[in-house]
Amino acid sequence: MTNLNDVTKDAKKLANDYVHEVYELIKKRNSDETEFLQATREIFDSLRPVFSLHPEYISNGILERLTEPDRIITFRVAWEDDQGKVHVNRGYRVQFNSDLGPYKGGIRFHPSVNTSIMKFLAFEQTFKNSLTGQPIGGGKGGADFDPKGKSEREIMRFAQSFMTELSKYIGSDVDVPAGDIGVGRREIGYMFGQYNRLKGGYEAGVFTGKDPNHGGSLGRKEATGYGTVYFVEEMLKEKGLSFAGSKVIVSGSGNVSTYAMEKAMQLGAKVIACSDSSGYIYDENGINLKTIKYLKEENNLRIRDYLKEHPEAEFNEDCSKIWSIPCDIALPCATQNEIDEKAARLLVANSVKAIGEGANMPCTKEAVVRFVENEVLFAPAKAANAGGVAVSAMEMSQNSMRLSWTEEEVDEKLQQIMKNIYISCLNAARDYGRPGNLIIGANIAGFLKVANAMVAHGVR
Ligand code: NDP
Ligand code: 2IT
Repeated sequence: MTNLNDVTKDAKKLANDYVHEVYELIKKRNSDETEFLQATREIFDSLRPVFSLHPEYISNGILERLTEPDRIITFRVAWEDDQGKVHVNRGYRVQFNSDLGPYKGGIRFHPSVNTSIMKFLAFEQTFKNSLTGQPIGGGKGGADFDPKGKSEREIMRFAQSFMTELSKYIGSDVDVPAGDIGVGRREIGYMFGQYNRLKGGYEAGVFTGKDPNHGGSLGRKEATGYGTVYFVEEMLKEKGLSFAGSKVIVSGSGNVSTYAMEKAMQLGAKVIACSDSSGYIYDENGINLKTIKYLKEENNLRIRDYLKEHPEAEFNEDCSKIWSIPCDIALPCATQNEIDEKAARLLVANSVKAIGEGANMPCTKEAVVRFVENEVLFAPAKAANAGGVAVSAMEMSQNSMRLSWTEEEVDEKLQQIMKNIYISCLNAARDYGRPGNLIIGANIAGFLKVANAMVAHGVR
């Protein structure tokens, strides 16, 4: 590689013009896709130095190609509720990029699901999957279906109807879905069952996040949350800090959040607050995780019910106020854009030391700027929450080999992958003139692998 210092003014100008032109193009083409534009903007801002050193990415039109998904599939999902009333939702699968492997990414069931959210998630997934070092491309899917208040049978019928259409487009070497918001083991079971029924066989590797009693990997459920904490611990270590003895806030109380709390506690942190979409709880004695699992994982109850067991805790129905509680480490693990500039200011004013993004794009652009300006350690989502998909790829390997690794084996591999991702981000940030900036490092390291594969595979 030529040195960044050797880059001529002309090469810099060419790179800047290229990034600007492509961004204007995608802004015009996707003008109403706020989240997608937010995600692409962040990547574009990071990549300027890459294009000034690698004009071959410009001549190969990498950025134009990488911001237009291979395909977007949308479809009707019709289903009957328990009263026999027919409902229609919209299903999606965005197959973004398959230069590194089959499309891979979760399925989200949430009323907010739309094309912009699906595209931002699939775009981010492409970079995240590249960072894991495993052979997986990027995709995402879902439906604007609200699982809240639905019976078990309604969820089953919805999941089966969704899969009846999606089954035409996926396969263990084509596209491998997993869970995301509103989709856990139960929903995956129904979709996996329906896929196999339609295909008349048993294709273990077509879905990940399956129950370990029937084809899933041990450690997948815990992987995203644990991985986020492993990544943040690496970042803290560099500054002589640690989870041990720290006060931590984790938003959400779903899959990612629960296991981020568990690992943070195992490393000696005190988790003092968590939330769901109807409010947050604050327990200054430290959250009791057994109660959280009982409420959310086992019984689908609301977080405010925590107070029935722990009356000394406080409940506040404004979820966003969770960030006004002073803490050392904040782990947003619920959803996109949950930390805005106002929340970031509060966290900074209360001397937060580190942010770890367990959710996908949980911090707005303005919030990220605030953290970086104030030298708050920042672990960006595509690196920090890659542990989930990394163990998904391990599940694919185990399914192919028709054998199962122990929980310890999976956890050891997960820890190694999170360390490797951390090092790749640090190295890329250093090589491209922004030492210590993990946001830029993650974007560049994730990009380079995909871009090189795209050059190798020719213009398509
Ligand atoms: P879950 O559905 O298991 O949990 C989501 C949690 O966030 C719930 O507590 C939910 O509350 C809360 N929540 C959802 N939407 C909102 C909202 N608009 N405002 C406030 N709270 C909200 O999802 P996951 O834990 O799987 O996913 C959480 C995040 O992590 C998402 O951004 C997802 O994309 C990302 N992620 C997930 C991975 C995985 O392996 N599952 C991997 C990598 C990233 P309630 O109970 O009220 O619905
Ligand atoms: O955002 C994500 O990385 C996920 N929802 C998990 C994807 C996967 O295929 O395990």
